[in-house]
Amino acid sequence: MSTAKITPSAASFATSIKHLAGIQLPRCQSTIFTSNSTKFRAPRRGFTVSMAASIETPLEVCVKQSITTPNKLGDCPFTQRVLLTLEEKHLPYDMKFVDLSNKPDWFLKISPEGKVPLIKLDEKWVPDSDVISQALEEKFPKPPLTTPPEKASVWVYLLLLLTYSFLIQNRHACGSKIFPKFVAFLKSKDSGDGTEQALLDELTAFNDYLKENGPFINGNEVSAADLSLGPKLYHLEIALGNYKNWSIPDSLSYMKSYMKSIFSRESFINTRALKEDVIEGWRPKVMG
Ligand SMILES: N[C@@H](CCC(=O)N[C@@H](CS)C(=O)NCC(=O)O)C(=O)O
Repeated sequence: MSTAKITPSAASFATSIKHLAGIQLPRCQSTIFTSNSTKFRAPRRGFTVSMAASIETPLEVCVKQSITTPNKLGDCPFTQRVLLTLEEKHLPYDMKFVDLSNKPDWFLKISPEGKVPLIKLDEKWVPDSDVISQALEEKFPKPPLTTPPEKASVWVYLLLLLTYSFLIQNRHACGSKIFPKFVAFLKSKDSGDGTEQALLDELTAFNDYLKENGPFINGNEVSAADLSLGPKLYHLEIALGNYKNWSIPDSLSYMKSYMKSIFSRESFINTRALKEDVIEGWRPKVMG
């Protein structure tokens, strides 16, 4: 079984300081944590130990193995969502690569459905990215990924929660239809069947939402909803570009900047699939 141990990135540590303190770091201060900085580069291991104080042993996660490159992470958007959550919460993790075309016995024993992602929490293997994200939020609440703006006091937050629970629920559902519409268009063999327009309608609605509420789904800070949608948009961009020579229209500028800012996060760069894996991963669906 091949594994890879990962510690959280220094740049996402800077984000966490903002979350924890509820303040905006001055630009010059935050840059000392970027990985490009040679002058002030932080000792990564030291950071990991002090920031991830609540957890000393890396969390074990079963992930899809690359189908194109040995010992690399594969192209599962649900797995990336879980890894993104771990990265954004500065939790160290240990990836166990699973060959989904030839599932090993040890994996089938812990995953009756034979699916990744799977994470070990409190000595139990937990499946499903929805369940895992929720469990991580409950077990490691800081930095929060599901709460509305942190500047609101607890009481204002509770009041807002009661008053706008409908709105908040809608925010979390936001963009959720993009993935099925993308898959329908990708698989479509008939250019006049309306699947392209259906995807465009969904993307336009999301673009309008971001214009009013962005830059992220929850406003100024990235949240669990973005970590779920980001990997799916990454697949959309690569697969539709490759198989249909299609890209998101420039007129959807909020959507485009949203993707750019999610894709350029260090957490995303650390956990994204190889482009060739995304292309190969979708091939059977496109050809089928
Ligand atoms: N609802 C699950 C979906 C997980 C899923 O479908 N994973 C795929 C890989 S992306 C898988 O393991 N498929 C099993 C297989 O290919 O045999 C989640 O959110 O975690």
